[in-house]
Amino acid sequence: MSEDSFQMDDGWLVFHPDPSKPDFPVPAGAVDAHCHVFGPGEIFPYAPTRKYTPCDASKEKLWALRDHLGFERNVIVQATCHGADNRALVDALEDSQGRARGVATVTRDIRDDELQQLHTAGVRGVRFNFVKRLVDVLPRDTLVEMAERLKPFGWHLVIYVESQDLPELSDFFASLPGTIVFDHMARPDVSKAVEGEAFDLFIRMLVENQDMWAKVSCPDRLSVSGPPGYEDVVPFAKRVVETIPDRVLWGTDWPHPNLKSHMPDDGKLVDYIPKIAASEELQRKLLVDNPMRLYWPEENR
Ligand code: 0GY
Repeated sequence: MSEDSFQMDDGWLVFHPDPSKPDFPVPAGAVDAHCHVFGPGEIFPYAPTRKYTPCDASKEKLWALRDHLGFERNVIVQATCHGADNRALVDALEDSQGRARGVATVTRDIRDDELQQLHTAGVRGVRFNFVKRLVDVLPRDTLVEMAERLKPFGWHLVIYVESQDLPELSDFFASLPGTIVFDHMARPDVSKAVEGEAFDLFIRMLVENQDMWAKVSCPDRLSVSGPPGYEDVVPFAKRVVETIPDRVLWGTDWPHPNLKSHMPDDGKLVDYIPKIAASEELQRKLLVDNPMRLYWPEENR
């Protein structure tokens, strides 16, 4: 990939201009199941309520990264910087020739015909952000209401929450109908024990609730030891992959919004996959079978 118009904004890092080619060859049909498109801001303005301004990250650059890393498909996730304005997401889905599906953010005043339009564009889930630094109001009531309304569409819920908030929210999440996907393993504190009380709670939730899934993504956000290996995150992700191999997803998180510490090399992130999914079978489930079942069920794997 070559660098052209990367623009820096206030202190947040822009995505890696020239990610390495991964050593790990992802299996045929692999899906990058957590990534974003942002802007361009002049066409798809960022939300006034946003807590950070990302760099513009176009669909064209996402497709180029997909091809460079060896993936075939993307799941594009709406981030808080675009609020509930899903136009950039829909624009990318419509451009993808069926190779991308989406997770939107909606407010409770959305009409059913608007949900249907999102479905036609390729949206298959709605994201609810419980990370307090990213939202002004926790979307608890909206989540309850929307979980019912989304049932006829067959969509799932995606929840972004931090591990310290799980003890008070876990029963609430367990009471919701349908499939729930937790972003980034609900952000464990990886300085704590992988077999410790906090992570045990998350694992227990996943085991007891067969409709709960987890993304084993974003070691770069969770690591204290840092790149390139993100070694301290490996045991956490490995434990999730080995406990619920049929309900895990992986994604690059490109363009890695809202990061100030370092910008990951996406090629190196792909090389992290075999450390957390050691066998070919686990890798195929994580990268192909599971995301295909959730996002392209009509292809019937
Ligand atoms: C991510 C992580 C972050 C941001 C968002 O919606 C968002 O703004 O998800 C974060 O700041 O941890 O998955 O992109």
